[in-house]
Amino acid sequence: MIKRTMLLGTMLIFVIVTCLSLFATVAVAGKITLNYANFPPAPTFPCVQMERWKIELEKRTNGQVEVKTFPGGTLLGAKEMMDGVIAGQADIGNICMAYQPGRFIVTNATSLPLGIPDARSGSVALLKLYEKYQPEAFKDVVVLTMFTNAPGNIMSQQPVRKMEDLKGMDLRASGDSATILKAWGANPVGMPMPATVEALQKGTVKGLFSSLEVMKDFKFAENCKYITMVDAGIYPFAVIMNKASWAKLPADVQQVMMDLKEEQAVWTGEYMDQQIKDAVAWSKEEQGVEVITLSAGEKAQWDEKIIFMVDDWIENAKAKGSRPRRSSTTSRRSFNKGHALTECYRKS
Ligand code: 3IO
Repeated sequence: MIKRTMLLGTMLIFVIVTCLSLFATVAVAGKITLNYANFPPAPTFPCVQMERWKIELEKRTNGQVEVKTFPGGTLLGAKEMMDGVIAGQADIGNICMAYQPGRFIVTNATSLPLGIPDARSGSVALLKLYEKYQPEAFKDVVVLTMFTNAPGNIMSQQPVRKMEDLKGMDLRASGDSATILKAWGANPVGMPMPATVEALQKGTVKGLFSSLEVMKDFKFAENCKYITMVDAGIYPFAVIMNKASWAKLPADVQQVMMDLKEEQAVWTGEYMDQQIKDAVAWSKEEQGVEVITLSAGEKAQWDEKIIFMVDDWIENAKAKGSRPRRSSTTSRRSFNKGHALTECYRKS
């Protein structure tokens, strides 16, 4: 009797194990794995949004797709991201457009001094700008989402209370934010954000110009005890996918990704805006950081110094013959007048 029960038990276990392994084989065979490369460290906002996207995608495709994330430049670094994804070294990658000046002219327009108030508005405006003009710069990839950080402020070791205080100060910035710093008299030093940690420690730079969540996410508040509020300079980002990897995806997975595009832009913008509030509070309360606000008169002078950038951008875009890939006469006309930017931003 005991023998029979044991035999039955063993058989039952065998049947269960066989079923399970068969099921697993089927599940694995149907599974799509995608590699997603990112350049900054895992706790920073570009990587937090990556993890959020991964979770949402895996959930909405019922586990059909698995996304393997590579933060901290472990698969591709900041400057090799675009070409690396085009070449298929990663299926998906996150680029910061400012790191390759001249490559993303149309979408880099969001980094001009246009008065974009926060990351949510910036992210929506950037995505709309991209969708409307379908710039050539992205013709070799599929865009999965875009977002921006919030307007930049000065984080420094010495207080900056008026423009003269900036004179010759070595501050880290890239792209249009470097142009802005220069116009104010500082000495911009170009490098991707992750390199700033060492540059600050070594003293190569005396501060930086970017969105304030980095005070906490990179612990810059331990090194920079002053913030000057200038609210200028935004960095546009794009999440891009290799075209061949995209073409291999089933249509329903592609659809899930497209449905996530704008939602992800908004989510990231809102996340960033909240992180900034937290980081400023933490910097003041826990790190003794002083937040300097410019008087209205002083701020007007700072703004005045950088408005030339918008005209320069329009001239440059015309000279380079930037044209929307999908164009109508009206959109081209408004594009050439430079109205398109403020138009996109106002509607957001
Ligand atoms: C940024 C880049 C990587 C991680 C966190 C970040 N917060 C703001 C930026 C913008 C940027 O790329 C830059 O260079 O200031």
